[in-house]
Amino acid sequence: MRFYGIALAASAVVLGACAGGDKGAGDTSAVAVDTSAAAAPAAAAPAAAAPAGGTATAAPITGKTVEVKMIGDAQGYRFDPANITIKAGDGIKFTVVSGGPHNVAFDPATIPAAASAQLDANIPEKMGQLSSALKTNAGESVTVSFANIAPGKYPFHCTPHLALGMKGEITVQ
Ligand SMILES: [Cu+2]
Repeated sequence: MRFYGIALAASAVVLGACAGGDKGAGDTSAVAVDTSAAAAPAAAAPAAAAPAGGTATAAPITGKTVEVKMIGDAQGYRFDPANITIKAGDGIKFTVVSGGPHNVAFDPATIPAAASAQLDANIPEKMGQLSSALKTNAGESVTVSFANIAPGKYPFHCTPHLALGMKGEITVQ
């Protein structure tokens, strides 16, 4: 155990030293990005080549980021606000306030096929097509970029609480 830990730490230092140059620049969300990057390569490479999710790559937010709360309390389960109007290029940050786990998911049947692959690529940490990973603790969040997403209406929901009415609609102008 101890030896393994030391070996890991040592290789991390070496990696850090080598990769320091390219990684240092955009470090705002480096912690989350690095975790998935470290785990992903083996699995992600074949998945990206597979036909399922299309060939889109994540398009970063270029505009403003709107904040939406994910709430579950005595008054029910909800997104607040539930109806959000943004422009293409904006992003939405969904943050757990209470009542988790919550997520942000789009029903593939309601999303235009042309937008589906890009929207799917713009969702970080997914647990399925057009479906973000679950976030349980207050303060945890999911930020979805709507860059490169065509104008239109995008209904969304929380998978665990869909039956309880936790849903909303995003209008991209
Ligand atoms: Cu929920």
